[in-house]
Amino acid sequence: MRLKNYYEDPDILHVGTTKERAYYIPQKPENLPSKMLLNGDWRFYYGEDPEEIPEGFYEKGYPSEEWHTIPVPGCWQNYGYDTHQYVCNYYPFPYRPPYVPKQNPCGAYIREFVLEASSIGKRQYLNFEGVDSCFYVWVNGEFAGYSQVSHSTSEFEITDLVTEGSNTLAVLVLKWCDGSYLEDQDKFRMSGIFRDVYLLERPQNHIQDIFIQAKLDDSLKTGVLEANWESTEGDLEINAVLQASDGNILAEEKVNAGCLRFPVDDPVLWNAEQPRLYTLTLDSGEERIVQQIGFRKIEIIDSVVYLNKVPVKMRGVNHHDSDPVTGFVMDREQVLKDLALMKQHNINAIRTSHYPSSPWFMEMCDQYGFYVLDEADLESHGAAEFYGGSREETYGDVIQNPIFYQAVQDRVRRCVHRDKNRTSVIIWSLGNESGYGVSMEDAGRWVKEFDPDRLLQYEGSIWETGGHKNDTSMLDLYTTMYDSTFDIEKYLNNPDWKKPYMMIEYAHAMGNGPGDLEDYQKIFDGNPRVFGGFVWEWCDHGVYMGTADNGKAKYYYGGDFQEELHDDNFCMDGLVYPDRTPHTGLKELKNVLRPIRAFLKDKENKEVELENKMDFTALEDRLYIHYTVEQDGAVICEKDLYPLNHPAHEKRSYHLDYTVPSSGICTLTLEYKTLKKEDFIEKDTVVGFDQFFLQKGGHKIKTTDSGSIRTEELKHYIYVEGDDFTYRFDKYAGAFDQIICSGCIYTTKPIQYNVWRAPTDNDRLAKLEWQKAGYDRIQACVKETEVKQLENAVQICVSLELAAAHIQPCVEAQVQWNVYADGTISTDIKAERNMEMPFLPRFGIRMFLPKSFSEASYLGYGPMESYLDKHQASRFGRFSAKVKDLHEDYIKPQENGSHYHTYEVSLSNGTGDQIEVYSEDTFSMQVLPYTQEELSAKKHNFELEEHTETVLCLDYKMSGVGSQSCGPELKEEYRLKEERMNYQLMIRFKSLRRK
Ligand code: IPT
Repeated sequence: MRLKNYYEDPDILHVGTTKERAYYIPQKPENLPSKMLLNGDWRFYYGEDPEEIPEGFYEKGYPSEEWHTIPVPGCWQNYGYDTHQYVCNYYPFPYRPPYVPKQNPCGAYIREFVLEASSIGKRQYLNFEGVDSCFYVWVNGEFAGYSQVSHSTSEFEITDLVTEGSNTLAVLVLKWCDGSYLEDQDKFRMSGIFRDVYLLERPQNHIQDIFIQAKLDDSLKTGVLEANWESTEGDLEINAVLQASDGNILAEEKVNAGCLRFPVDDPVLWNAEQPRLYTLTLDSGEERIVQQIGFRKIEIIDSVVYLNKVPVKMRGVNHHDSDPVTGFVMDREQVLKDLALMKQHNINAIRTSHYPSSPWFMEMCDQYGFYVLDEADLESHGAAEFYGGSREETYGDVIQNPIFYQAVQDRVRRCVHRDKNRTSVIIWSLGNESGYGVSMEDAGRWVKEFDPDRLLQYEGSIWETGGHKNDTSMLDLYTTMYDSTFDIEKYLNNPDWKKPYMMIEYAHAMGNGPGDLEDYQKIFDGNPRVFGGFVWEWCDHGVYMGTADNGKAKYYYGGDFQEELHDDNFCMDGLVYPDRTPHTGLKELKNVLRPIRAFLKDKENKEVELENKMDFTALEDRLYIHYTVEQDGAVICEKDLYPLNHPAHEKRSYHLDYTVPSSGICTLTLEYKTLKKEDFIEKDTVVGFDQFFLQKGGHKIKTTDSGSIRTEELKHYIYVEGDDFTYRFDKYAGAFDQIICSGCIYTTKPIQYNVWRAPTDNDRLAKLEWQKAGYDRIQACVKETEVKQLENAVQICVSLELAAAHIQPCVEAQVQWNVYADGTISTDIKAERNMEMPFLPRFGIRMFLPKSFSEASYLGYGPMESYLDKHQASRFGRFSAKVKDLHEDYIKPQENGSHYHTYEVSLSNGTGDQIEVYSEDTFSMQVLPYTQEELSAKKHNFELEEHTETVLCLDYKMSGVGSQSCGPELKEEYRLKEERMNYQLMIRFKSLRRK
């Protein structure tokens, strides 16, 4: 069909839409609905470009019966049309603003709706809450309008176009428009009507836009609720009622003037911990608008952000609207699930990256208590990516292009107007990664003038391009993304930089990570000027493609749809899997954000200091402490403690009551549990914990020294035999390759020296160096082997080097293997690292045990995987698990399931055989059904094949994981880079069959 080309005309953003307004759903008297939801199955015709759409498809009576149907809301790529593409910051089409490809996939939608006779004479407003990317609308064959800005509401008054009885609504949606240059967000690029569509039936004269502000004086004791509105046809008498949360009427007044002021004495304040809301009802007799509003005051005093005079911090996450089945579509149930999970993990803030979520999303945040950074639907990141492009050079090319000036204003204003009555919104954002220029500055000035009571931020303002001198005076915060803790300190130490500092993105949660949450939190908490941050990001974006033969869900990411241009698995960077199962990273975040922090002040006197990290809640109103003392992982004492009189932010000391036994590793664990049921959290739920070592001290291992041991050394092998065992030592491998004890074959492969791990997403740069150094294909090069007879054991001493073909050694080692008469093997590994080579992913040994060894038990940090820099969610204790459950199933397989700070691990086969490994000092342990090679090789978790044996890694150390997939380099202290490494292990074989 032929169309008026609005979609490549940046001067035409909307045709026939009403003036942008605040979101509300009006009610009729007697609570009759004024809203007719038009969601459901619509008839659908897909075209590769608008020419393919039948001419006149929008006419009433057009024969569309044969068309397929598609759900609205929905993204057509999820229903077999067009194809999925995941790109982060590239424009998916040639860069020729404002033009888009001629081949512009599009969808024609048709549905009917019926109006009763009673509706005629009323005003009818057609609302679309989200359509990607632009759309044309016809009602009964007449053109009703056009709109763009995917994540904003477009409202059309169609009063004159409708009739009693059946009406035809037709919509043509185009995949690309000039607005796509401003919607280059990191996401799967999906299209269609993806949010609610509805008709509002309203009286002739009604409130159009309304701005409600709950203001507080400086003492916070006097509040004033102010509302200002416009009505469609002048004077409109409104009965206004203000109610407290218990329903009590606080004020009531008839007003004509379009504004009201209700003073409220000593208002109950809103905050994310106690989201108390008042209800304002504006009733014209024919229509009622009900809005829930909270009193809160946000301000900056001496570079510190205060909410209600309390310094608060954003403990936030970035939230995209994303679901593996429904794509951009998120209904209330899906959102509620996300919000519930966030509350359960101590998250108090959300950045709606990089566009406003559904308008009712913010209402839910008001209700359940989240601080929201509401971001305009604006990103032109691709401008830094075209030929000759860079952030330094061309970042601002789109934003500074005068043809987009109006569009930038429109996008920012639409966001602010729609959500201006939402208490939860405390920060506006001009957008994400678009460079900076006059258009942004003007948009920012408008926001501050229109709504001075909220904060304004825009990270992209730190980039100066195109000869433009940036004016950032209207921005309240200095915001960055992915700064290292060192960068933050640099900012804080510069006396010229006065704005509060906030990280709109940090701790990139891709794959196994983030490993730096605790370090960031320390610097956030330690500096009042730091207003916290938002972890990137909430969920992995994948597309659900059914179930694989092994029963696993298949989630596709970039490249899986054969897209030529894509960003691989960079979309798999969430704290939750696509189905919302938490990653270990989310559990890590939960404990980093725990509402109490404890310090063992005086070990002798059993005195702990508790710091209430909540901003508004006294401890005694929410939590009690359950504490346990464990000896070698066994509970020897447990008690409850109920703090009293412990206000928010305060530190107070408490005496605990326990005795410490004279031996063993003893820990004290304090768990913070809820006193009562909360919205999303049951009573007695552990919301965080702290743990302290009361007594260290590893294992002294005894071996029997009686019994005979025979040895025989041949060219390739050394045989070591006792009464109940036969071991073979491979002189080429420098380790045992056959272990048979009490009739059980423990291994038939050489124990390997190991420096490799399946690269994590965060290793994406480090791994390039590691591969150059040959760490992924290391060989043990034995220099010398010597057998010695000790008093009670046989000792095999090996000196060896580890090196890959054609590469110099990265490690030189002296290893002693002792075999005792009871079959116990001990090893003492002394190694020196080649300091010219990169830090090591790990250093240790690897054993292959029969698959039947599938039950594990360990004394170390668990039950979650734990690393040098990622062990806040795990605690020291004794844990048992099936080997298959020790694997963390990242969508893109990678190193996982290691356990930091382990003293003991044992594996048993269910028929009475057991291998136990101990050390006097700690080591890192990993036991998995997969090899590191398999985890390195496969692109998706559902492709993983279990190894024929159980793989046991016993590492001197494993490097930390960090967050370098998009963040700073792994900190020095988390790298395995020491020159000398030394550790000992005792390996014991036990059989129930053996007496
Ligand atoms: C930054 C983006 O703002 C965000 O949308 C996302 O792409 C994230 O990082 C990475 O997952 S952009 C970054 C490439 C600097």
